[in-house]
Parts: sequence; structure tokens; C-alpha cells
Amino acid sequence: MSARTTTAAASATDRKVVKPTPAELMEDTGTGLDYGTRPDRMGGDLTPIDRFYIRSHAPTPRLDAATWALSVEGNGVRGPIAYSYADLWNRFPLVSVVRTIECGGNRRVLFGEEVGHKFDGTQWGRGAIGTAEWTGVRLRDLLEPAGLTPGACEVMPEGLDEIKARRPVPLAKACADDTLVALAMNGEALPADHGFPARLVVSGWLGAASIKWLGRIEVSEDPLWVPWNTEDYVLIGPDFPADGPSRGPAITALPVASLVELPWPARLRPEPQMIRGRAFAGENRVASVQYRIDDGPWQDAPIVSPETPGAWVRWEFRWTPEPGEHTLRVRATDDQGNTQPDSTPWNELGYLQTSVLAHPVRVEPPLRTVTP
Ligand SMILES: Nc1nc2c(c(=O)[nH]1)N[C@H]1C(S)=C(S)[C@@H](COP(=O)(O)O)O[C@H]1N2
Ligand SMILES: [Mo]
Repeated sequence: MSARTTTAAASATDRKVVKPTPAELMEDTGTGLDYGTRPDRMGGDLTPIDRFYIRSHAPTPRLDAATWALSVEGNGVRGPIAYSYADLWNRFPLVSVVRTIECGGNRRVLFGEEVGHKFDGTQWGRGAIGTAEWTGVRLRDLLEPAGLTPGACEVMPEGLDEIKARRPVPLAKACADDTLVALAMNGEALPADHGFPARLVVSGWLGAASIKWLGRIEVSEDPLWVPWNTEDYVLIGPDFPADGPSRGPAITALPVASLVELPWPARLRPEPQMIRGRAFAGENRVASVQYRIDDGPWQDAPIVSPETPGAWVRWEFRWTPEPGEHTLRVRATDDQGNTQPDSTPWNELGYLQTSVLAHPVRVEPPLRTVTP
């Protein structure tokens, strides 16, 4: 074996994630674990698996579906129960839903630029969001055979990765129609980086609730406190009072935000073109999207995709930009009347950036036509 092949083989096994993460499709945040989707390569209504963002706190575990099992246990069920991979595929109705997953830390770098601070944590631009068709079994169908006790109130999935990621969800959310134990993503068995053999999909909530590589589900009659609802994925700051053992309120449903499908800064030609983007409002519906160029008026950017609860919408508008430097602003409004604000409330860990972004756009001078 040549020295070169040895190095290639070594670096291949040292990789912490499994799928390729080419720079044409994904933004490397530098942790080796976390890759965002390039905003100008988001694909169609669904994000293709080859570019779906990855957010993992530890290397992707390689799990064998043949020996894997998922247990349901805790003082909130009458007796523990365990399912094999085949049980999940064969014993329960399979459900498919299109849902968006977004990391609570998405846009952290832009939040930092807004407030003049460098937040700790994964240095996300705008790409920690993606939408897939998830196929699997309703979580409530898996809880029911274990016999929920009348006092059961919290359901805590646990991952089989090195950190045993855990994040409780209240029973009502756990039993929602669209809270799934997903086995497939966009019609393929779940890829290793996205939680094979099975992950939770908690519609409209921060990505951290959608635990990957499920191994165990605890049902509890008591509130559960774990790092992901006491010190991480909580809002810490003067606007956010501490909550029992937690340093601040735990993030649940995500607030409305939007994305322009252009690089940052964008470079455009001075010709008629369609500007496209997405908006997502967590558990709410996106009601409208508006855009503004420089100091011009706010105008409607029509929504052009089907509206699916818990999934992003796509919007677009036509623009013939003049050469020079421009600022493009977009603001989405949800069906509860919430509009993206002008500034994001300060919180120590830089979560939930939703303020209107000033997207820099440089428009090239027109091409000179060469006359003979
Ligand atoms: N077991 C486990 N589940 C996890 C995580 C993790 O590190 N370990 N990361 C969470 C976070 S913070 C997010 S944003 C989503 C990302 O899902 P994705 O990598 O499929 O995009 O997974 C969540 N589930
Ligand atoms: Mo996340």
C-alpha cells in the first residue's frame, strides 16, 4: 500500500460523520461534526440527503439494525417493552410526513454580528435547517403497548451516541399525530448521520428534540432535568427567568424566520431574475413574506409552494437590479401575527436568531457587448 493510500484510508476512518460533505453543497463549521446546507443549494421542497445539514455532538455511531432494539420504560408505563427494527417496520401503521428540522443555533454567527459578540457554540450561518419526508411509526403507537400510567407526563428519548443525547418532551407533544419515530428519510432508510436505525421527529420544535440513534425512551411521572433542558438549548439572559433547576426557559417551538437562497454576500447580474427563498414558523403556519430593497417599500413575495404544517414554504419575487451595492431584507409573518423583529433578544448561547437580516447584494455592471 502506498503512503498516499494509507493517509487517505486513515483520514477516511478518522472522519466523525459518514456521508461526504462537499463544499459545493455544504458549509463546514469547523467542528468535524456539524455541516450546514449551502443556502444557494437548498434543492426543491425537500432537501436532498446529500446536503441535509448535520448537527451531532459526538461522532456518528455505526449501529447494526439486526441487533438494535428500542426500549420503552420508566415509572410512567406499567411495564417495560422492547421493539426490534423489524417490529417497527411491520407491527405498526407507517406514516409519512414532510417536516422541517432546524437547529436552535441556526444563524448564530449573524446574531453575533448583530450584537457585536462572538457566541460560543457551533458557528452556524444560515444552513442549519432542512426539510425531508420522514417515514416511520407514531411515537404514541409505541408507548401505548407499554401501558401509560395516569400520572405519565414526560417522554424522554435517549440516543445511542457517545453522549447519550436526551431531551424530554411533554406527553401531549410526544403523542401528537406528527411526532414520529422515523425509519426513513426522503424514501431511503435513514442515513447513518441522520439517526439510523431510528430517530425522533418532533414537528416544529428545535432540532435538539429530534433525538437521533434512538435506543431508549423513558416515560416519567416526574419532570425530568437533563443538560439539554437546563444548560443547553435554554434561553439565558435578562429577559429570561431561570426555571427551577434550569438556567432559563427550555426552547420548544421555533419562531418564524426566513432565508434568501443566495450566498452571503450575493453577487447578481443586472438583469431580470427570480429571487427565491424559504420561510419557516415552527408549529405555526407562514402567513406571508415581504421583501424590501434598500430603502424601498416592503412588498409581497408570494408563497409558491404547497403549505404543509410544520414545513417551510418557498417564496419568490422578480427583480431587475441596478448595478451597485444593495441590501435585501425579507420578513415573514406567521398565522398568529408574529413578524420577524428588527432585533433578537439577547441570550447567552446565541439561540433563536430571527431578526430581519440585511443581506448584502453586489450587482455587477452590465456585460459590454462587443461590436465588430
Ligand atoms: N442522539 C443525538 N440526537 C441528536 C443530536 C445529537 O447530537 N445526538 N443533535 C440534535 C440537534 S442539536 C439537531 S439540530 C438535530 C440535527 O439533525 P440532523 O443532523 O439530522 O440534521 O439532531 C438532534 N438530535
Ligand atoms: Mo441543534
